[in-house]
Amino acid sequence: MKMTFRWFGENDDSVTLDQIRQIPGVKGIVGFLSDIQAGEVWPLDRILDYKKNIEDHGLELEVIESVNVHEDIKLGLPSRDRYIENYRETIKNLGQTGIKVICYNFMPVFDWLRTDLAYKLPDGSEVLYYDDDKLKGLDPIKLVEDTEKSSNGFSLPGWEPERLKELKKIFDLYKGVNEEKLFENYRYFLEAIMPVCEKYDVKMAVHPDDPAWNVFGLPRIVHSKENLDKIINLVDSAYNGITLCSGSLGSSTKNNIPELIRYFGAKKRIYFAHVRNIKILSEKHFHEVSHLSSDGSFDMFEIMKAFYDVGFDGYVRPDHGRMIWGEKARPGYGLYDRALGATYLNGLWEAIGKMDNKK
Ligand SMILES: [Mn+2]
Repeated sequence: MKMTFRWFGENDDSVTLDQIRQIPGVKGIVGFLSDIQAGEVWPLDRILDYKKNIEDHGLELEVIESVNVHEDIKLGLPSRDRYIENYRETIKNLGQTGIKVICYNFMPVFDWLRTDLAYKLPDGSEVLYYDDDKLKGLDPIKLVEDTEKSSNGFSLPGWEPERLKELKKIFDLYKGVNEEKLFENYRYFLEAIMPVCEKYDVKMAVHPDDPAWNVFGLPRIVHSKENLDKIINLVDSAYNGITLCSGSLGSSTKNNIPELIRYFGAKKRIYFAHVRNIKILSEKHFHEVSHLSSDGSFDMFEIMKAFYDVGFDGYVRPDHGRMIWGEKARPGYGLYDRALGATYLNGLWEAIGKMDNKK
């Protein structure tokens, strides 16, 4: 595996490349041009500048998270063809600069959702928190406003204000889209982009829905073994795969994470891994924690062992961290706890490898 770290660029991140470079074992950046809206082309010169800056700091750039999919593509509107063409152009530009994996999602309207971005744990650290009962009582527009207000002044990935201000209109449009239709629109998108991915050697790795169930009555399809299997077969290509995010998939007690890793890993369709722990309080009610097994509900050793056993050689990154040591950063994306997470995952990996070699 190759350890990476998500970074939002010089103007949109509290963490610097110099800091990331000093985290043991981190080789690469998972990058993003945060000012480019979904549906627009990522210009070649912008990607090259962004990549050069990262390489000048001794790091690699081979993974992008995310190239967001325009809502019209998910909705299957006639205007989708224009946005798909732009997406194809972006894949081509990224491929030409040496990008190997694009992480993206196919979640209607919302990317990830939480009901509290700074829930205080007994040790004083702050984490993201989700309570489905609370969400049910919320107006989605109010949730967007509250989420933006508590983001410490940073844009939140997947929560672009330009898109969300049209929320009401988009909700109306989704009334005609059920899960079956969403799969159909997904297939249309994949069929259009896969030839470009194959030509420019860029793998698409879909990020699961977070949390792993439907929200606000919107259809969501990327949150179970069965559906992930269906997705990788919509177009059966070695460029159509998944981002195995343990925290997102694991929010549903129906998903057994090591089993999913073994299943999709054996098919060689996991290109990118987000590895983190969460604490499940009850059904559809959880909060985030440190990466350590004993702090949450997952056995992180079994998760890393599953990756090891399937010969996973893709990219991995620590996922959301707690806010600790007084850090002020984008919720989930501070330096300290993610660095601890990377170090812990590297430790598990080293131990598993050495145990295996002694057999
Ligand atoms: Mn994730």
